[in-house]
Parts: sequence; structure tokens; C-alpha cells
Amino acid sequence: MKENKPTIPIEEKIGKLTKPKDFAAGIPALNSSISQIAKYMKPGDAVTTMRKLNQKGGFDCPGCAWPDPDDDRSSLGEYCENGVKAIAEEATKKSLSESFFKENSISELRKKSDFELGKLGRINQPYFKANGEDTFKPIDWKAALLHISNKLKGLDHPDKAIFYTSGRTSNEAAYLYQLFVRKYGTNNLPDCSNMCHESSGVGLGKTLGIGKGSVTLLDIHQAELIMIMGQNPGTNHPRMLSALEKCKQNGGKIISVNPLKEAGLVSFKHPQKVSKVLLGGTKITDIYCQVNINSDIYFLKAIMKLLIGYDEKNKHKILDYNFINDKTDGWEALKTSLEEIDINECSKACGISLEKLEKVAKLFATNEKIIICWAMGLTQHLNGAYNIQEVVNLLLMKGAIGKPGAGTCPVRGHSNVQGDRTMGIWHKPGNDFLNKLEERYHFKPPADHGVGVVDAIKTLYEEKAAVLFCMGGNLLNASPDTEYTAEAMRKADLIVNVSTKLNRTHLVSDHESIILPCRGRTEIDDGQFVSVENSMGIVHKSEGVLPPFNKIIKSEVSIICELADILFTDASIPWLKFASNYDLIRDEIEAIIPGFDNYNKKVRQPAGFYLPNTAREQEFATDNGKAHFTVNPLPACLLKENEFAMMTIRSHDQFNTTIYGEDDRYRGIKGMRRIVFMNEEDMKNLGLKQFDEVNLYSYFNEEERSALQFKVIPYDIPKKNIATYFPEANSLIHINAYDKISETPSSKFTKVLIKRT
Ligand SMILES: Nc1nc2c(c(=O)[nH]1)N[C@H]1C(S)=C(S)[C@@H](COP(=O)(O)OP(=O)(O)OC[C@H]3O[C@@H](n4cnc5c(=O)[nH]c(N)nc54)[C@H](O)[C@@H]3O)O[C@H]1N2
Ligand SMILES: Nc1nc2c(c(=O)[nH]1)N[C@H]1C(S)=C(S)[C@@H](COP(=O)(O)OP(=O)(O)OC[C@H]3O[C@@H](n4cnc5c(=O)[nH]c(N)nc54)[C@H](O)[C@@H]3O)O[C@H]1N2
Ligand SMILES: [Mo]
Repeated sequence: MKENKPTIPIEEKIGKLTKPKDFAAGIPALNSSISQIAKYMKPGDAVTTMRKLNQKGGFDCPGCAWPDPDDDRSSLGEYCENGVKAIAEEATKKSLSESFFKENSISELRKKSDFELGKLGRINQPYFKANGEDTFKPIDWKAALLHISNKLKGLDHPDKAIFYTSGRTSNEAAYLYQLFVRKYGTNNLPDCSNMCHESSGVGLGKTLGIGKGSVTLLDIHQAELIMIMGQNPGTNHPRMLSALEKCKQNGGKIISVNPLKEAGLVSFKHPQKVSKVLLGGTKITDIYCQVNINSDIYFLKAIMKLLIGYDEKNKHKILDYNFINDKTDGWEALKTSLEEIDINECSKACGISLEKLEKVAKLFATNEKIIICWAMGLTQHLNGAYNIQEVVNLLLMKGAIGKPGAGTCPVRGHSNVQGDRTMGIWHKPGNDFLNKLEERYHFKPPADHGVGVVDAIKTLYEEKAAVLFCMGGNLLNASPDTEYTAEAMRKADLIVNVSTKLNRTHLVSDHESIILPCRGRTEIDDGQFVSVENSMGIVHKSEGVLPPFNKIIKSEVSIICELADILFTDASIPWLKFASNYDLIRDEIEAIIPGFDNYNKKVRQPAGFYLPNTAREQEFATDNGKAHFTVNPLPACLLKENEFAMMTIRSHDQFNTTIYGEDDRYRGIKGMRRIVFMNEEDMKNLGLKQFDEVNLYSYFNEEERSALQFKVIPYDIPKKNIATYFPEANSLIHINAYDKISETPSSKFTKVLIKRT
């Protein structure tokens, strides 16, 4: 790789540390929300927006995918502090301009931090950077779309173009986008899911026959036991805390499995209930297990082995044999494999004492309505799919699936990432789906699978693709191996980004780059509304309330339709009609995708509608109709004496690659992001003090990767484990360090050496 300045510039800031919090939300969260709104929005707009957020008839928060209550929504708006930040970021009145780009060359802009780039304001019109130039110049829509269309027509094979999607795209835009891409002739449809919950989709699909979770919000309220693994809801899904609070009020117990003691998992003070804030909060976690990074399989196997032991001692009353016999296969093989497991080794590997493991197992033994929730701490590993399959094993033993208060709960990230996949944004589409497209639209969709994110980057690196089209997102910063990815992208002839805000992916190109500005969720869309699917499979309407940022920017649907209208000369698909009436798009979706009968009618019901979910009905759409127990290998995550296991996590002040601010309030960090959280004893052993500067190195397949100039922070984290922020440390994650089953990059486990600068 060519020697270069780091793609993400190094900031040398020293901030402040305070004591990490042991509760989430409360008055500070409300204050923080209000100050965010005040900074970026007009007061009138702010009030209108907040009243309509996640209300029936309002718009879907562009933050996370946590569902809204079917009834009983808070009159203040069903929102959280971080949802407010997401909205303020989008609804800002600040604008980029032609003169700004005249005065700031692209190489100058590359020196800005992600935080600074985000604060420049909304993209106000289409821009074009020509080959060999170093500035963005305005271009009109027609010329931009014609240029893209000509480029696509000029490729010698449609697979030379790659079409990425982030997870904010609505159902309507996503459906048309995949139709456009397949009519063009490729399945190269990587999406952010490839870096996110792909392991959940694959692991659940293989064992239960459906790649989505099985529980509803009511199940969470009714559960007797919830185990939360690898998730930080206080920051990333704050509205989940209200649901957990209800579970606790109903007598439920909660186990948290996480290397860090995350504030929101410890206790919660409901920010919209003043009495709760003043009187103290609800204790959330009953048993907190601070496991080592990527030791969850050891932990889960230990619990299962203990459960089998209890079951034998209790006349086989602990496990659900009716369910195991009627609904599953593979039980004997799993049982035999667990006999060979050494429980002391498991305890040592995960760092949880036998005594504590027994306490956890006893809760599983004595409860029936059990839910396991998880997010990136389980999915982003070399063994991500296996992690999920072990979660399934534990639930199946207890028959805890498809009955009230029990089941699987992968907590999704982007607000419509699940819906995008339902709409066909997938590089590995099934034949049934493709055949239906062929029948309805009379073209032959490509049969060969396309590339996911990792392969997309490698394809660009090897110059086997020339055009990269991104429907939202920030692929450069979101991807692993930042320097490799940047070099891959620099080789593309043309990069197109449909975006709301400027980010590093817009600036990376060495050749041509086009930015097409689009409207966001909060904005009125010429009388149309869109729909989205949340983490629990509920599809509902989302209608913006603010006037569009300006008259030039277009909706994602219009951009796709106008480009398709230019690219395809035949009139077999009425693209422009779709753009003027989204009901027509929903009719198309109804015709192709199962579960959308009467879509236009049902989507207008105030709380939307549930998509069918086989696992929820205890039906398993696998090869033989049974849910599968699986035997999964123990991950080899032994560390050499000088190695540390690094996870990359989100701060409280970011949405993925969008950096709202430089604090991480719950973890007690102020004004800095280029930091390594480290165990105090490990620091002592290395002779390091707080704020000392270190360089980080990783060696995957003996290839070195580095991330330089990080400040060390002492933190309550198990020994030999460290944490850094995403995306600053992405350069350490080798492009080939991904789960071979789900292709998910191993963002939560990298072996790292720490050297003083
Ligand atoms: N405000 C805000 N909301 C968001 C986002 C955001 O960036 N900001 N992002 C959205 C998106 S796209 C997603 S996918 C979700 C992400 O939501 P999360 O998955 O909660 O996000 P991460 O910060 O990646 O946190 C992972 C958690 O897993 C723990 N962990 C790491 N490795 C391991 C491990 O090996 N085992 C276990 N048991 N735990 C581990 C970490 O300590 C951390 O608490 O949030 C969504 N919502
Ligand atoms: N090391 C490491 N890497 C990770 C992760 C990790 O935990 N660690 N997490 C991974 C995960 S879970 C995910 S989901 C990915 C996220 O990957 P992406 O989805 O690609 O990244 P985002 O940061 O969410 O994208 C932000 C950009 O989206 C654009 N945008 C915002 N709203 C809209 C809109 O309404 N329409 C359009 N067209 N554009 C919009 C803005 O221009 C903004 O700059 O990152 C992954 N990368
Ligand atoms: Mo995600």
C-alpha cells in the first residue's frame, strides 16, 4: 500500500475525565437534548418536530430501530436524547454553498475531523469533482444524472458497478433502488447490514428459518428473564430502557453480559418522568457479567452445561422436552458436545467465576419466559454467526421461543436497516424473489450473487469495478481497514453519494466524484409519505413535518426514478409515475414481497402492522421444519503476553460515523475521542499513566496495520481487554478479518500491540 497521511486526521486533544455514571438518562439527558436543539434549530421548528417524533401520524426517528409502543405513547414525543441529536443534525439550517467549495479545496477538507465536517451543514445542491481537479463545482441535476447514466452505460459489464445502501433508506426508495440495480444487471448490492447484524440474519436463518428476531415489545414487558449481551442501550437504543423498566416493574430479572459496566444497563431514570428522576431510578441489571471480549461462546456453553446438570438432578423438569422433541433436532449432538467441555476452562476464558455462572444458570433454570437481546458485541466477530447460534441453543433448550415473553431479540441499528433487507437490498437474493421480478417486469434479473461490503472493497482495490454508487451512508469510515479501503476507493473512476451531509466518502476520490443532495426523514416530501420496518417487524408510516431544506434537493425516490428514466430507454417500468405517487410503489411491493397484502390500507393504520414471523408462531421454516440445535467451535482468542483484545465501540455523542460531539458522558469522557480505555493494572505493567500517548499495531496474516497517537485512559475493563472508538481505530481491522459465514468484519476483536510514542 502506498505510504500516505492517515485518511482520518489525527487530533492531538487532551480532554477531561470525570467519574463514569452508574445510571442513564434523567435530568442531564433532558438538558443535553434541549441544548442540542437550541444549537441547530429554530425554536418553532424544534417544538413542531419533537411533537411529531415517533407519534402515530408523525415521522420515524432517524436514530435507532427500536419499536414504538403500539399504544400509550408519551405526550412529549416518544423520543430520547440521542434521537434528538440525530434530528438536530439533519434539521440544521446551516448550509454548504458554492462559495464554500470554491474557497476550500478537497485536499483541505480532508484535513478536517469528522466532527468538523458534520458541522458544515446540509449539502445544498448537486456537486461534481472532475478527474484531476481538487474542488467540487456545482452541476445541475440533469447533467449529473446524465453523466452517471453514461458512465454506467459505458461499463463493459454491469458487475463493474457497485451500489451500496445505508440503513436510513425508506421501504419505497429501497424497493425501487434494488429494482433499478437489478434491471441494470447486477446483484452488487452491499449494505451497512453486512457490517452490522448480518451474523444475526445468517445465524437465525440457519437455525430458526427466519433471519429476524421473534419478540414484540409486549414480550419484553412480560418476560421473566432478559439477558442483554454485547449491547449498550443507554446510548444506542435509549427507548429500550423504558421497556426494560416495565419488565422490572412486572417482576422480571435482567442479566447483562458486557466487558464494560455500561451506565444504562446499571440503572435508568426515565427522562420524561420528573418524579422518577427526582426519586432515583430503576435498577436494571440483577447480575452483571463483565466478560472478556469474544468469550461469549465460553460463557454460553458454561451456562448450558450447568443447566443440563440441574436438569438431571431435578427429574428433567428444567428443560422443555416437549418442545425439544416436537420442534427441534440436533439436541443429542449438542448435549454430547457439552459433556466434553471443561467448565473451569470456560469460566477462566470468559473471566466469570463459577459461582457467578451458577447464579446465572439458576435464573435460567427457574424461569420460562426468557428473552435474549444482543447487538454488535455478539455480531462483529470472526465467529459472529456462531455466537448467535449459541444464543439460539440456550433458548431452544428452555423452549423459550414463540411463546409470550420469550424469544430472540437482535436489536437492530439503523432505523430502516431491517426494512431495506425485506425490500430486496441483498447481494444474495433468492430465486423466488428474482423469478417474481422477472414475471412482473419482463427482464431477466442477474442470477449470480453480487458482492457484500468486504468483497466490494476488495473488488475496487483489484480494479475489477469502476463505479461506486452510495445510497446514503459513509462507506469509507464505516468499513474496516481504513487505509486499504481509501486506496480501493481512490481507484474508482466515479463515486456517487446520495447524502444529506458531507462526509469523508465524498472526499476520497482521485477521479470523479458526484454528490446528490437528498431530503431526510424530518422533511415534508411533496405530500407523499414513506414507510419503514422497525426491529420487531412492524411496518409503519413516516411523514416529515419540516419544510424541505431548500427547493433544489430531491427525495431519494425522485433521484432513483429520474436516473432510471434516463438510463433505461424502454418504458416498461413507469419510473416517473412512481416518483409522483408513492402508493404506486407500495402496490409494486405488495405484488412482490410476502406479508404486504393491502399495504396501502394497512400502512395508514395509526400504529402500522406486523409482518408475518414464523418463529413467533413456533413454526420453523428450515429444510425439515425443525429448529436446529448446533454444535459450534470455541473461538481461539488466546492472546500472547504483549497482546490485547481490542473492541471498537460508539461514544454517547455519535451516530455511527457522524460525530455529534466529543464527549462520552456516561463513561466520563469530555472533549476527546482518540483514546484507549485500559485496565489500570495493565497500564501499570506497561509503565503507562493516564493520558500517555501510545501507538496501536495489529498483525493479521502477518500484515501490519496501525493507528497512531491515542491517549490512554484508565477504565473498569477486564485485564488484557481494551476499547477504542469507531471509526478512529478502524484502520487496525484487516480487510480479511471477517466472519467467513456472515462476512461481517471483526470490529469487536482485534489483537493489538500497544507501544509508547
Ligand atoms: N446514538 C446512537 N444510536 C445508535 C447508533 C449510534 O452510533 N449512536 N448506531 C446504530 C447502529 S447502526 C447500531 S448497529 C446500534 C449499535 O448498538 P450497540 O451494539 O449497542 O453499539 P456498540 O457501541 O457497537 O456497542 C457494543 C457493546 O458491546 C460490548 N461488547 C463489545 N465486544 C463484546 C463482546 O465480545 N462480548 C460482549 N458480550 N459484549 C461486547 C461493548 O462493550 C458495547 O457495550 O446502535 C444504533 N443506534
Ligand atoms: N470499527 C467499527 N466499524 C463499524 C462499526 C463498529 O461498531 N465498529 N459498526 C458498523 C455498523 S453497525 C454500521 S450500521 C455501519 C454504518 O455505516 P453507514 O450506514 O455507511 O454509516 P453512517 O455513519 O450511518 O452514515 C452517515 C451518512 O449518511 C448520510 N445520511 C444521513 N441521513 C441520510 C438520509 O436520510 N438519506 C441519505 N441518502 N443519506 C443520509 C449522511 O451523509 C451521513 O454522513 O458502520 C459499521 N462500521
Ligand atoms: Mo449498525
